[in-house]
Amino acid sequence: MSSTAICDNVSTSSFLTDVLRGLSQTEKTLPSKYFYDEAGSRLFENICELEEYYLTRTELSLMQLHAQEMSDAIGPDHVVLELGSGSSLKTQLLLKAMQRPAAYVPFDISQSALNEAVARLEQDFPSLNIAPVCGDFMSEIQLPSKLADHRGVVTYFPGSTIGNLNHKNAVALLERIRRVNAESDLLIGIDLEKDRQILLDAYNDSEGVTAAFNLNLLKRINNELNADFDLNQFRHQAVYNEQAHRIEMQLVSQVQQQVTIGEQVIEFAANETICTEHSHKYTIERFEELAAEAGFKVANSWIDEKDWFAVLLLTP
Ligand code: AVJ
Repeated sequence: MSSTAICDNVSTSSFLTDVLRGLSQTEKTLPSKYFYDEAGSRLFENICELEEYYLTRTELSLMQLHAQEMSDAIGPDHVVLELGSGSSLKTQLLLKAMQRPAAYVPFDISQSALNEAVARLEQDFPSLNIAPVCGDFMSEIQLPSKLADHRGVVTYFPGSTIGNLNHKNAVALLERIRRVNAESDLLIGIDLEKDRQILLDAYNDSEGVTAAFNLNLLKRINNELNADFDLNQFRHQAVYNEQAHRIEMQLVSQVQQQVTIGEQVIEFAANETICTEHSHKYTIERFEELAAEAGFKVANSWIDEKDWFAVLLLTP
């Protein structure tokens, strides 16, 4: 088993359990959280630089234009807790704009991503108290004990990562964020519904980076769980599910085949799919309803001129 990919707070044996559970269903699935090993995190950074992947650059421009206003709405002396602190550009803009941030707590499932984020931020913010936490936000989220009772806390959750969760799990995650701290605000990035071709292009890029990102999940299963997926016999595909308002990423078995994972044999029919990721697209109204179910109100919103992406400030 690889030692650096997933941190100590995340049980490594649950990777095997989750993979076997997902592949034993009639509609095969794999949890998207396992995309982000070292190679996967690097591929995701490459995705963020693609012309077709408008999400990152649109959200970044919102931060460039409005971080000061966001900071003013949040207030001084806050602990900034960031969930899934992959890349740090947006974070840097927020931290620069924050008035006297009490601490920055990057929270990530990947130890390597966390180490890199900390190293980069230490350079640019030498006097900032950085207190990283390695963990899975699908379980209870806790601040380091020294910061647990701090008065102002803002959780920063950019990238529309919430879109990977179904409705029930998204509400449950927002509830966990609320439980971090009694006065915890949430600054969250969400991807908005738009022309389907723009969405499809963003997840079927012409350079094949998203395909490599998707297939890397099988490579990771091979490496860490003693499996024998033949990567040439699977292909990447992303479709838009209009009713469910989401992009669905799949790996398609090109032929009828058997794959062994540890002791288990999994059968694939020709053209059978594994669903590897849902990426929900929202309207402001639909997201507002979702947030309300978790007890959050929308206090502020920042949206680009094309209405492609929104950053919302939610308060209890
Ligand atoms: C990081 C989860 C927001 O759903 O757009 C990018 C991941 N998947 N391309 C997304 C992703 C395929 C991304 N999130």
